[in-house]
Amino acid sequence: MAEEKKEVKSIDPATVEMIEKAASDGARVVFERAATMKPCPIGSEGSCCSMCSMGPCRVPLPKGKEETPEEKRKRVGVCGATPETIAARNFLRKTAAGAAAHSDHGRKVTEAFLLAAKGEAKGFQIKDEQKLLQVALDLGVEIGDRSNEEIAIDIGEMAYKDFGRQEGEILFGRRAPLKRQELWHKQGVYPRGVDREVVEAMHRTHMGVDQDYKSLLQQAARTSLADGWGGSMIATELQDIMFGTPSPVLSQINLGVLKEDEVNLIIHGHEPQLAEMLAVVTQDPEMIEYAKSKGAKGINLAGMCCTANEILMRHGVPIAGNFLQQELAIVTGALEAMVVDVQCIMQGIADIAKCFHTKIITTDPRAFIEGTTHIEFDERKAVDTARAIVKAAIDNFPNRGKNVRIPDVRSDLIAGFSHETINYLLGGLFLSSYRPLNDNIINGRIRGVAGVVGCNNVRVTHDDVHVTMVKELIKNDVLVLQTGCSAMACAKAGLMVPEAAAEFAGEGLAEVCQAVGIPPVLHLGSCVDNARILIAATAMVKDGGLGDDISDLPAAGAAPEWMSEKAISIGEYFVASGVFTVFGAAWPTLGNKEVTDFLFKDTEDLYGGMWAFEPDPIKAAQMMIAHIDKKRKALGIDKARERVLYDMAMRRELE
Ligand code: NFS
Repeated sequence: MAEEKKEVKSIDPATVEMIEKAASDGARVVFERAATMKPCPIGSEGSCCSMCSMGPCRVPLPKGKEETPEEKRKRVGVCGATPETIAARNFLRKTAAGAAAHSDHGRKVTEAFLLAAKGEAKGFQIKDEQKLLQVALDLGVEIGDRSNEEIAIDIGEMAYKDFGRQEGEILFGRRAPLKRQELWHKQGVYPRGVDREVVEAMHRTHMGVDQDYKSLLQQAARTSLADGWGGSMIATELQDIMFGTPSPVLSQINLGVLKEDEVNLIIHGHEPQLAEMLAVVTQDPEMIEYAKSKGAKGINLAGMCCTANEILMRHGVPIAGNFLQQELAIVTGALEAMVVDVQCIMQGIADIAKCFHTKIITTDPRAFIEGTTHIEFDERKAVDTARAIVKAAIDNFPNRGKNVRIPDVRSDLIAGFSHETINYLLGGLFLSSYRPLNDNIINGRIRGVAGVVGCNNVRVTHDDVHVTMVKELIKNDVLVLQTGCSAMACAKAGLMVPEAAAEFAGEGLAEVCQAVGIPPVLHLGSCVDNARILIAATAMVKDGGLGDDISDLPAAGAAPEWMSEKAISIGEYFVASGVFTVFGAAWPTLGNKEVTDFLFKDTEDLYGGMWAFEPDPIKAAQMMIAHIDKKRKALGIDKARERVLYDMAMRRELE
């Protein structure tokens, strides 16, 4: 566990202000709970096994002395499970849980997609024809003179079956570079359907099944790939077809987007279906009139966590905050309703809401919270459910108390950088391609590309690790692609506006950003949208000049404040796709040297990518840059950087 910096809880002034208000209001938020609940040192390093009722068995590494082979032989669980088996089993279970979460999201989207295609979900339709046809081509679905709906039904049914594919290979795996697919075959990790891989992961980690750490970690790779190139990619692609592929959009972020004189409604969680409908219903003049009848000036919809990213990317709906700010939005005293679906929703919001008038509304049949209101969302009656929810929020407006304080803190950001948009921005409408990006990497203006993603973690200073790392990367000419709560941290810090290029980026990166008119840090969406990064990386490979596999690219990944099991699955599929990936905050196998060495070193021989753990964001960024430089050298383009001097001709060429 990284050293705790409890003096500074957050670098975000809105967060700091609301933590103080929470303390004076007697609302016990996550920052305070974390101060009294210390992490278990044995569990956090992966040295505790609770897979049967003879334990839990603890097998931590003895501290401060060298262990004899005999002592090591005795340091096993009651069943004889070695510390390696225990650490690898824990790691695989985390991967499986994360893969399951993303993929169950993808499945729910697929169900909604099929309903929309069949005309059974009023309010949902096939919005993005171009992407529909692209995906149809990728999957070999007949286009001919069939209607969009007919094509969509075929795509939806193929995707739906893909989750439960018992044998063979997931559909979107074929999008990966050929060399990568060959490598997956060779390593025996080309996944079947994600349901099968997750079930097998749970089976293998059951007491007394797979007891070889390398075999367990192979299943971790396979399970995670079924997430990244399977469940998550299906979620992203079908969401885009149904709700529109994102394109650049200007919006605002932080608690200061809440409004004193309007009904404030936050949608928090992950799946975009309900959020899409709320975005429509909150604009309905009839609803706005109703809000006025209750004394409000209007209805203000804002997002939180990844649902926020979804509706930000497609509609420019403002974001109230990232993971660690969810309770603080209630603490403002100005929130009429927090509507939640699945994932990353702290149960703590139910208790905090008791100190204020906020209504917590759960909406998903898989996620109830004791002591809250449940209004179930059904895609077949999407408009009606959304209206009922908005009405409940409006009805709660007169109950708002006097204890209201909204921090006057918000930042502008530009989001909406889908793979298609990046392609278009770089190459233009008729020549869409990654060529200009590849060329600028080859000529050294851009040193490489980094994906910085993932959560907030209360054990480190909120947002600080993300922002420090990303600033270090762009200063060194690394173009940064972001998703999740990490993207929100950097947006709050002002890194997602075009002007940030001149202020924070190195000269080469700044030149390119200014010529194209993009920020040096690009927001690609929610955590399932990490699939967009896989697609972007593949597009770079296919465009040529940077090797023939993702592992050849001068690229790296990071989740510097991760906390969720989903982050482990994401990191693992990046590694198994050939990306060097650094995590901060904590590392779940640190108690075992063999397993940790395998993940940090041996994995590179198997997949061309590997894990690393480094809580210090500057050091972590330097590790990523060193990896990027290593790849540049292997490609023979390391010299180009040394020669880059910007004369007028080069500047003109950029424009
Ligand atoms: Ni990702 Fe999104 Fe945030 Fe972490 Fe949670 S909201 S899916 S898991 S905390 S980035």
